[in-house]
Amino acid sequence: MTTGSHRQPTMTAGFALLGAIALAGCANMGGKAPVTNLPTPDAHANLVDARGADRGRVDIFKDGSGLRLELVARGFGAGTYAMHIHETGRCDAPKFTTAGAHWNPTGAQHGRENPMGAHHGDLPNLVIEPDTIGRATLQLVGTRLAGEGGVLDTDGAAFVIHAGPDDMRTDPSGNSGDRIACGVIVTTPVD
Ligand SMILES: [Cu+2]
Repeated sequence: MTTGSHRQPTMTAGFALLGAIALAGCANMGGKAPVTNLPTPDAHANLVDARGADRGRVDIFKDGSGLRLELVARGFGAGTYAMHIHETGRCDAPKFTTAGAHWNPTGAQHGRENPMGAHHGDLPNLVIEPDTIGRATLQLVGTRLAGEGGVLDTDGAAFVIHAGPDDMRTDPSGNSGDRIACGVIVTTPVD
């Protein structure tokens, strides 16, 4: 059921939580460049917390349907955390308010369960089980990285994780609490 028409791209909550860890990097032995067959992401965001500590990474790949985001979140306790794409590519600790509001090019309200929603930047909650790191794969169908309607407009974008869960309906941010990790989304240089 849809109310009104909007161009919110469909987002399949392809939301994978893996107990087993497939290493997304490789050891850099002997000072040589790492050897890897893993594809290079088209963009990425290095997540940091209020103290500037490493809290993981989001790799962003263009694919046939839009964008695929691969998240690894480190140092979070078990729990449920909101995550969003925010509208400005700035992450000034400790509050990360400079990341701005959710990425929302259509002027919608927040939340996929809100009849007036949702923001383009609204994402499923990240659920972290005890004694695991947080991993998620997010498929953003119909979403572009750059250009007309793309994530990376002139002031960029940031990936933000919040202290609490997103209720998926309360405008403007789903009652999700403080911003506890943030990463500016940057295109990955091609060598
Ligand atoms: Cu947010």
